[in-house]
Amino acid sequence: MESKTVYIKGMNCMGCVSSIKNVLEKLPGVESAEVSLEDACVTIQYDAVSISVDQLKKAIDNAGFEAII
Ligand SMILES: [Cu+2]
Repeated sequence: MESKTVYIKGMNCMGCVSSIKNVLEKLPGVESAEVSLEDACVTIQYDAVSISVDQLKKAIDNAGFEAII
């Protein structure tokens, strides 16, 4: 299991936090996603065999935010 912290632009409330968490945790290969509104980042535990950092970034971007890797 890999761990990656990704900075996110565009989060401004707890609604943003839960939508990012839900989007990421639905992806196959993602074990957990802990989002911090205060630090504007998410720490993702994932299986690098099933999903790439690029796919994680795309999922965040498609949810209407901007992931900075
Ligand atoms: Cu929000």
